[in-house]
Amino acid sequence: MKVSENNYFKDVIKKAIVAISFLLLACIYAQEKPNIILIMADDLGYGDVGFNGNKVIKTPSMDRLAESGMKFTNFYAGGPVCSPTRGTVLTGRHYFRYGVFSANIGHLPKEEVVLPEVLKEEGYTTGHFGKWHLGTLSREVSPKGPKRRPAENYSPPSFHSYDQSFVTESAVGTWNPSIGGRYHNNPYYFNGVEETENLAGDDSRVIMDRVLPFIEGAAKEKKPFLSVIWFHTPHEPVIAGPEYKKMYSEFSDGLQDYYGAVTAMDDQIGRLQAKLEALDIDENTIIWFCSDNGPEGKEQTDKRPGSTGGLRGRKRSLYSGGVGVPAFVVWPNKVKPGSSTGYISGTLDYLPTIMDALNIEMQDDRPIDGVSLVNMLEGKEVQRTKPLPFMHRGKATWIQGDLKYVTAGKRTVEVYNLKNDRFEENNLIAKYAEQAKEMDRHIMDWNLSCKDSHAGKDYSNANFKSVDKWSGLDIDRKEKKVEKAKKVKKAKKGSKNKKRKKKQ
Ligand SMILES: [Ca+2]
Repeated sequence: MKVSENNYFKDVIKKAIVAISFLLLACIYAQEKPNIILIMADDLGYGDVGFNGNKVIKTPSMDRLAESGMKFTNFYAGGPVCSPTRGTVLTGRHYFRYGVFSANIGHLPKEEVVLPEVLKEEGYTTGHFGKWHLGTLSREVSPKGPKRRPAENYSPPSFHSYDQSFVTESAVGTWNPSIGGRYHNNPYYFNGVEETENLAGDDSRVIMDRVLPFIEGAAKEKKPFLSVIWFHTPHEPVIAGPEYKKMYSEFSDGLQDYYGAVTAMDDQIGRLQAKLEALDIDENTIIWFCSDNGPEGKEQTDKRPGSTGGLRGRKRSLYSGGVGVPAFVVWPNKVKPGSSTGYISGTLDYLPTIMDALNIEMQDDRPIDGVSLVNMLEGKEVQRTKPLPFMHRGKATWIQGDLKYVTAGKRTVEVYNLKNDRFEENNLIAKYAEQAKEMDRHIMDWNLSCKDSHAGKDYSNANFKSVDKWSGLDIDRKEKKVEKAKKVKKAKKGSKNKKRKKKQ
């Protein structure tokens, strides 16, 4: 071999060694990124779990997880109904910014930067399992009928950087989910294809049967994963299987179903944790748990037995029983096991917290409504740097420090001190009249910022068309009501004329 050839080969080997070292380092680094699991129940009340003091409903797996991490006693869903909260989980932004104003309307626009998108860029594999509720899953049909405008609101998980998904558009029964009216035009889609196998029995198990292979696959490939699990339980129709009803045989049928379905979901959360331990990845996996809004029903009854734990209001209310939900996080080597916090936080904070913990910068300066909880989770004494905003159907509430401001339209009419008055019984508006006026301005400014976002100002897509009609605090609701009444009258007149013509 000539000297020059010899040098050449030495050089190639050197380069190869450097390349392999880099690859190995990249692999090790990739493995160190924590797996992230976001679990959410549907319409589960603050008081429906053992870790918040429920003495009847058995939730041993959740209780154990809460005990191994941090429990939140002041954690808020982004909104008082399903779809809005789900939007806040994925974006860190209030749902008025992108027009998912309530449940089963609008869709998550592609232009929103979502958690799976951010994490995918960091090498994560991403999966979504259970309820979707952020758009239709078929361009042709929707369980909510043609009024849902399925073509216009088509926005499946695959539009939002999910590698895998096993989802229904909206609620299905919690037992035998593929049977009954709720399943009509509302099938499970597995990666976009209608699923026909393994849909019998408990719905939480049906969902977990798809989650576990996804996690196993990621672990095998040594890839960090994001697994979002949105159970249908205990949203109506809430039905428990015989073995779970039997556990509560001393109670009425309605209670057996509700309690049994929650325990069935808890069992699946236990099954998930056991899998993480078996794969030896539990020490590198973050688990967040919460509910998407308060319990169903105007009051607690045997048919609608969800408990707010005494908090005022239920689902659809901006009082704490409507948006205050059970929550915990398990974060090994970050959060002190067995800890509990009364810090005001919520689903809006998921994205900023996870991005902060992973040192990821937001790709532009669009407004984010949530804040990073990292310092608080690490046990540091910190004040929340932004108020926690709520806006729903012509009302807003605003939590700043210990005070909660409640508006009727544009004006604050109630103020509560959440620290001294957890159940929102003493309206302090007279005491805080001046602050309330100032707060009205802040809330309106924020409302107008949401309006700008809704018009597409945060997006680079110049052709963006807003999702649905703006519905914020600045619109005149009386005028809107009159307009609607006129439309209804006109439509009725039209249908009468049509009938008349038919008769002729
Ligand atoms: Ca819900």
